[in-house]
Amino acid sequence: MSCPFVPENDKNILEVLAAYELPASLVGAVRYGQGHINDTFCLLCQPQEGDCIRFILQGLSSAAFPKPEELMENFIGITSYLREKVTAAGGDPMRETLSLVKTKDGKDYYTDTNGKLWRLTPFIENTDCFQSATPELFEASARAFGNFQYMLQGYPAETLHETIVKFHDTEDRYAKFEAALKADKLGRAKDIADEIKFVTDRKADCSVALEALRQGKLPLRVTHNDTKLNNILIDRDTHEGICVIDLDTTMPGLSMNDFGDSIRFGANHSKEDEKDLSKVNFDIELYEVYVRGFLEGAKGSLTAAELEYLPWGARLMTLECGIRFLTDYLDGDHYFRIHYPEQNLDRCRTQFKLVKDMEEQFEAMSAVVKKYA
Ligand code: ADP
Ligand code: GN1
Ligand code: MG
Repeated sequence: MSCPFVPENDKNILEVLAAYELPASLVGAVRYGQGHINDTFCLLCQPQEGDCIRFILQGLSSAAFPKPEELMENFIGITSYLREKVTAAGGDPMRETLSLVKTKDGKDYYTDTNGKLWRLTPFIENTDCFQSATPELFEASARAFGNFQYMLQGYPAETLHETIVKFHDTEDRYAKFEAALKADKLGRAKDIADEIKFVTDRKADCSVALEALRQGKLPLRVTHNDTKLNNILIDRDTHEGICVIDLDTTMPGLSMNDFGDSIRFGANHSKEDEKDLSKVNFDIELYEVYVRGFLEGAKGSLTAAELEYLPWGARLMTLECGIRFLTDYLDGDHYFRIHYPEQNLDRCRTQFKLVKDMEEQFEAMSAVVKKYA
């Protein structure tokens, strides 16, 4: 298949496109969204009459996902389950969960000649995907993530594959950081003493959630594990979070982590890679609206201990993410997509500034949870 609208650098997707029977002529394929992991393209197909039909084509990152077939098994299981739940509740399953377009030979995905796995999903129209939000939209995203966890309560967790082993094992993230520091492949450690100290000073914190899990205080649930604001589509008419996307890390996990990762990304007014740290501040008001929305969406399903640990979830997901950015920086930036050389270091610094803010306001964060619990 040839298509003059596919950018020169991305001609490899022509092989993938040939595997699919698109409903109208393809007039373009552009890189899309702000995800750090997968290769995401928006495809535009123009029928003889009417509007363009859009699709999202995604190539899974081999660096992040070593067993993509298992990941797709999870994806199919979860989306089928959600489709039934949404239908039973009188919703629209084509808008409220992701679905797959089959290949010409009836498969759910295509593996290219380099071994990279690709999937095609209909673009969910009349939605927005935000990098930052008003309090109202942030609360809507919280309801949707809380509800996502609630809807998956009955899902047979034991059938899910662990798509990234030890994904939110903060102790293991710490160990990987130490290993990257020791190896110091690019000689970068000498210039980042403050960041290194920030992490080593918080080694004990890395055990807080895992210790509670080991002691049986916290239950394992089916969780999303990557609850960034841009992993939710907001309906343009209702302004509700209509569809939770990016299901690649949905697997057994802790509710505090889903809560915490949303706070990490959304309860501030700066970009994840903001260089001017004076602009990076944890916003407890945004935190409060998220608490309210998340608990509303979870419909009373969280235990007292889970509620108690929510503020820790925010601190730990932010610390862990900062550690991951720093580790990738030390390793030579192989995991998170970067657009300039020091981006992972900038990302790490914003996370550490947010952790510091949360540490200072920790009592107030706990009080907010008590107010809505
Ligand atoms: P990554 O793992 O790289 O973050 P995502 O699955 O989150 O990949 O997709 C990247 C972006 O593509 C999303 O933030 C969203 O903007 C957009 N997107 C993904 N799937 C859809 C869809 N079905 N409909 C509309 N937009 C989508
Ligand atoms: C990645 O895929 P994306 O961009 O939604 C990462 C998350 C990080 C996040 C930091 C599979 O999320 O764990 O928290 O970047 N996803 C994976 O922005 O590693
Ligand atoms: Mg994403």
